[in-house]
Amino acid sequence: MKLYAVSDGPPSLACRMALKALNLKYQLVDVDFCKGEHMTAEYEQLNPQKEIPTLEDDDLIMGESNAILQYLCDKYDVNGKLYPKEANARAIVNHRLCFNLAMYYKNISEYSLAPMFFAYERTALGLKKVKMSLDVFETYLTRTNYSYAAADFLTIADFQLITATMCLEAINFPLSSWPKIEKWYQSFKKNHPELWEIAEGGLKELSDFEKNPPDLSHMKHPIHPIRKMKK
Ligand SMILES: N[C@@H](CCC(=O)N[C@@H](CS)C(=O)NCC(=O)O)C(=O)O
Repeated sequence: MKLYAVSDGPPSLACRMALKALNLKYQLVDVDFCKGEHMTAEYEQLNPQKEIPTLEDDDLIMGESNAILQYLCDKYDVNGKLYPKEANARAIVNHRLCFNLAMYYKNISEYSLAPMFFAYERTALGLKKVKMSLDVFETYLTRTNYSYAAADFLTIADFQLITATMCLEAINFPLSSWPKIEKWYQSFKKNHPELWEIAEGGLKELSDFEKNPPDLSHMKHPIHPIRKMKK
């Protein structure tokens, strides 16, 4: 099994957490986003969306980290440790994965990551969307009173939501107004150091990029506007 992953990409880090938690052997293939390695014709063969990560397991080759997490568990997590088999419990995990993809990570990454790498601004509207997303997640944690994102145990939903939240730490965005999220995030770090270690590598890289934005002017066929570097 191979995972094509970018070392600071939240969806890639979430997949690596699942592979680690399931104790699966795999080859980690580093895809350098800043060099545009995901934009090549070779990579496009693997993932026509030209996004990272991509999983290759025998004949199965696919992107979309939620689908990767669900597949890994369906195939290798026979007891449903990280992805419960019972319909209602599974529905909550699926819901949180969708919430992350469509709202939480979407809004957080647009605000925190996109301006780090490309010629995008951090706007008042972007900030409003981040705060709205945090409010929603805080509400879910409050209403369920679960100790984890989707259950009273660790699930694949935590991997996505933790790595998304990590982007806010990378830009020193305080979580103090969202105490349930703050507690859940800090508890994950404390209780799962071997998994947090994976996210921490990405956090360090992103924190460095926040201080010293990368020069991507050499990137071939970028889909985003490239920032002009100050001389
Ligand atoms: N929905 C995809 C999104 C993955 C994603 O956003 N990957 C980023 C890197 S962290 C990417 O490849 N972006 C391509 C680009 O912006 O050109 C997933 O969950 O796998």
